[in-house]
Amino acid sequence: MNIALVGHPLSGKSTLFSALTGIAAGSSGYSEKSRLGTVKVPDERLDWLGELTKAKKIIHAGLEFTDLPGLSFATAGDQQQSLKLIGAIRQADMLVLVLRAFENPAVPAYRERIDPGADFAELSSEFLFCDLEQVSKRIEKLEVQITKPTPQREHQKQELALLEQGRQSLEAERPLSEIIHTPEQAKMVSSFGFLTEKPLAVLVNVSEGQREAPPKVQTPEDVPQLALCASLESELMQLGAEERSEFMAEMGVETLAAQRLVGCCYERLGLVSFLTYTHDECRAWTVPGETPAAEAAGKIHSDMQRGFIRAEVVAFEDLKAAGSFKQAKADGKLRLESKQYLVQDGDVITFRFNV
Ligand SMILES: Nc1nc2c(ncn2[C@@H]2O[C@H](COP(=O)(O)OP(=O)(O)OP(=O)(O)O)[C@@H](O)[C@H]2O)c(=O)[nH]1
Ligand SMILES: [Mg+2]
Repeated sequence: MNIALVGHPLSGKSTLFSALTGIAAGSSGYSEKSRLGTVKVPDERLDWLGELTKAKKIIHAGLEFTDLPGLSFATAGDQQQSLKLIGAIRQADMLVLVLRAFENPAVPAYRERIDPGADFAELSSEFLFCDLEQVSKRIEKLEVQITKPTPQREHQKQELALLEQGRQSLEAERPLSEIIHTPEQAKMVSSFGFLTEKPLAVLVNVSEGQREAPPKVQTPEDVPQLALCASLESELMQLGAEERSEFMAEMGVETLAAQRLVGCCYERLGLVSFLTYTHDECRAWTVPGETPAAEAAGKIHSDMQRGFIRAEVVAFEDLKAAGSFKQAKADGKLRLESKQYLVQDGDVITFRFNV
């Protein structure tokens, strides 16, 4: 899973990236390089399990974020640069749109406005436009291809029908996500990386003083929205644990940005975590919801998937209530599950396998 931080120039993407990953922002200002970083997924359950099993090591799950240069459509030159960037954005599984609301006279404002709503509208319409162009090109190609009697012809006809529906949707300024309903349809278009098919979240980057009453951006219902002050959060990230909690209390920050954003992405992407333990380490793993146990095992090692025998599962809450694995077993809470079992969030799993 890769989540891209996308927005206009100087909206605070790199500052947010530092706040999430702890990787220093480097020099501020227009940056041309993308950066990749992993954000630790906070999980109190893992800490509890670590204590119970006296694990030497605790390894959190990670979510990968990409910090991208700003997208500008203000001049023809900028637009060309931005279109190149779109290619990189198409690779992401989810987009977090970073919109500037903070006032800072030292930082030039995109199009000389500080208006997160207008920025959201501009990005959305550019995304629609980029997808429309790509869909139209593909339709043109398919129209020629289906005139030839090839073995792929049936499939091409289906794709054409779907993309024609897509084009209508885009022309009506509706995202492609609205016409993609089945896994087959999703598969048909997955190689294009359409922007308007991707899950979105909006992050309004506010000034310290705006945190109490952050401006709200008009977004579609399925787009979650967070407001935070990226510069404050990145300062917090630089501190040691003790100093950080003192400063957080002082500044009235209850939950760190990383935790809020990771939670929001988990929910939007439908991800769940399962936990594993050995006498050495406790570890959390991320999988999409509805992942069968054998596939989840494959996330740890391909041998585990290949030689899968069974999964020994206890739900974290049951384990916690029982207080020990032994008691959980006595309570009948330890289950033996097969390959097809769908892993639930918070499952504590030991995979049995044989290769
Ligand atoms: N006051 C204030 N300044 C901020 C905030 N977030 C970012 N800045 C400042 O805005 C400037 C730009 O921030 P960056 O994080 O580099 O912005 P960016 O979106 O990565 O910029 P590009 O990569 O060039 O598009 C920096 O000088 C930051 O210190 C904020 O929440 N409040
Ligand atoms: Mg940047």
